[in-house]
Amino acid sequence: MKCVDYSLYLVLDPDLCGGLDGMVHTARQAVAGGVTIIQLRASAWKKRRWLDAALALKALLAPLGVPLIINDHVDVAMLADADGVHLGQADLPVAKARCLLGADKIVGLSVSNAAQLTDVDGADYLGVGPVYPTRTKKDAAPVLGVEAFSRIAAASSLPVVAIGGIDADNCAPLIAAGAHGVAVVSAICGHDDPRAAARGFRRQRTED
Ligand code: TZP
Repeated sequence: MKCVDYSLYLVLDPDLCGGLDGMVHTARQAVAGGVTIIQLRASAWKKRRWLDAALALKALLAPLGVPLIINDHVDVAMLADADGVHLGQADLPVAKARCLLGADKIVGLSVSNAAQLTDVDGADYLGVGPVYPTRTKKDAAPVLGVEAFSRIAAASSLPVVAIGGIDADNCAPLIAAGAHGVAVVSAICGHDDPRAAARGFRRQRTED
């Protein structure tokens, strides 16, 4: 198993951050506040902008030792020498992404129900959710809640990262339920002070 710190996983959204410059600013501040891994997710963007953003984020994050994960696009991840990809159920199969990326890169997979656990071979971690109602992903699967999340976490031998509607005030039950980390979009991207927002999560964990 790779040694990756998933504890505070920021998913960057260009709309909430204010474009590429806003994403770079948010990423820098959020890492200063304790974010441990960052994903680029810009669903509405064309591929050229993805690549520009991936290169800019890689230049920021590599010297800080913070992994950069690219949502969906294996080609962008390869061109930017990102640390890995995060795949949805309708994206390339994990094994095909692994063929292209090699053994050392991180491959994450979204799981939104227990049935999907039967097909996770080769993934390094699972993103499980939405655990709470979210306004960020319009086509999100039904909300799991903490109990169903806990059952999925217990049934998986992979690290699980909870996602969906998570903020500093509701993350503790997910950690208690077996989450290796929490992934957040709006709780940090939509915040005036991303560093303070990230610190709020870290404070919760140290109070566990
Ligand atoms: N996948 C499941 S929920 C979600 C994604 C990408 C969005 C989470 O956004 P937020 O703002 O943290 O609820």
